[in-house]
Amino acid sequence: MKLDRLTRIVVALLILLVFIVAIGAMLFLTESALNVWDRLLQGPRALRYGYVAIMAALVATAIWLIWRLVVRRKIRPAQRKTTASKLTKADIRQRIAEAEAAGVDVGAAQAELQELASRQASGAVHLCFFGEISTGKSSLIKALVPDANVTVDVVGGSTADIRHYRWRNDKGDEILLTDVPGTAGHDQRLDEIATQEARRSHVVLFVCDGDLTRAEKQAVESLVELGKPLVLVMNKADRFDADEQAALMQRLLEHLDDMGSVIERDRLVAVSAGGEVDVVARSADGAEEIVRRQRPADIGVLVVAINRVLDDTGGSMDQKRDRAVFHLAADKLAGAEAQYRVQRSEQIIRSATRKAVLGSLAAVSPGTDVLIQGYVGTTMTQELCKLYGAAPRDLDIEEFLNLSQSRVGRALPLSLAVAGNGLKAFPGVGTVAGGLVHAVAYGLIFDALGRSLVLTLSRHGELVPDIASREFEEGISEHIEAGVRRVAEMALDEKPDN
Ligand SMILES: Nc1nc2c(ncn2[C@@H]2O[C@H](COP(=O)(O)OP(=O)(O)OP(=O)(O)O)[C@@H](O)[C@H]2O)c(=O)[nH]1
Ligand SMILES: [Mg+2]
Repeated sequence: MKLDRLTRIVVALLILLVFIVAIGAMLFLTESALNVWDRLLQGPRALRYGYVAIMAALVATAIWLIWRLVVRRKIRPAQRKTTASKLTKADIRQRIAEAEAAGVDVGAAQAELQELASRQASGAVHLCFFGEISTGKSSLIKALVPDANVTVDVVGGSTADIRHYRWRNDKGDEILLTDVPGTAGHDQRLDEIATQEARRSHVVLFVCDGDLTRAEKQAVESLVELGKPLVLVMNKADRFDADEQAALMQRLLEHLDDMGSVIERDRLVAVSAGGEVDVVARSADGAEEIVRRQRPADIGVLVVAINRVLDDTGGSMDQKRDRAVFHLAADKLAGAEAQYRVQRSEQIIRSATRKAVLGSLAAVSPGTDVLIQGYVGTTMTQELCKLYGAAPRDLDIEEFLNLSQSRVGRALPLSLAVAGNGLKAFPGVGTVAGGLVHAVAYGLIFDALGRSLVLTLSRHGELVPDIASREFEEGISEHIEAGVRRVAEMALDEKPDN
């Protein structure tokens, strides 16, 4: 940088001046502070202490105000998850109570706790047979409890609900074998039903009938992550010869090792539930008939593995199960909260949009064009932030609305065009009055602002003004197009001469 001589002299003089002023101020401040201090020392003690206390309070207040102004506060709902592994009954109860007070439907979460209480009261151990469709879960249960009326079918998806079968091992423990729908079928909801039941059980018997698929491996991993004691059961071993079976078991052991040996190697067994097979039987007179036969079962190692896992986990089994159910209840609560937020945000956005439309319809003079910085925009932003657990400073809200307002200018022509077109689509509206088009256009902008804010808040969990307003700008045309019918209907409802 080249400065001419005169400028340099001026700058030098300025620097000198600043230093002289700073030194002077410093001297002055020190002198007055020492003066005051001397006088305080001579005065009564109470005055001294009182003076110091007031000074300290003033400094603390100043720091607090600066903190509030500069540091962004946020309550991140997602942060709760980090402590989830230590989730206790009291925690989940408190969360449910809070959510209920906020208007969330807590029925599903509460039902989980009730189901847990009744299982605790019965004292039975729940073993859940879990796995992809047609791996032979029902057949395994039938092999363990031959008298039970278990549905087995060649066609996958034969089990569509949850069934419990009473079984006593040699020790006489009260055990319930749970049959659940197979996963990876057509109906995603069945996967959900099965997974939830697995989470409610004490032990999961994960049934496969060959090498683990990627999805199966993921399912095993997530059950182990939830702290579920697990036995990996390779069923239909009769379909493989000794060499094939050995190779397969080796592959499965490698999978267990890949998972960091969280499942011990003796938790893997190969069995044959038997299942049923249709054979053609020829009678003496030569007539042929198809008869259903039971293949012989070979499940001795499974019974041993079950007894071992029950022995190993014995003491901590209930505690682990309870914790898994608390997590399940917490997940259900989180789902209900998310649903509540969607519904409530819709109401908030609708109400703000309606006010914008009404305001615009009622405006007598053109030029009341301050769109979103006013009361309606502020209230909508505050309410949406609160709903998503973000607690922005007032300044952030103001900054966000300012930035968004400046971006609206470019979107207004589009909004007007879309509004005009949208209104024409309504039968009987005929020639559309300018005021109505304006009202719809303004409503559309509020609608877009609200929807974009919801996306931003659910993505980031907080309101960062520049990010939020940028995301608003990026999505505005899409939101305007998507909202036109809704907002036009609203405006036609509100139109005074309607
Ligand atoms: N070869 C052979 N077939 C078996 C064995 N166990 C079961 N099967 C057959 O596998 C098919 C599926 O058996 P199911 O017991 O219905 O399987 P599932 O896992 O309960 O099936 P879904 O309830 O549909 O998920 C049936 O045709 C059984 O006969 C076995 O050990 N060996
Ligand atoms: Mg079944």
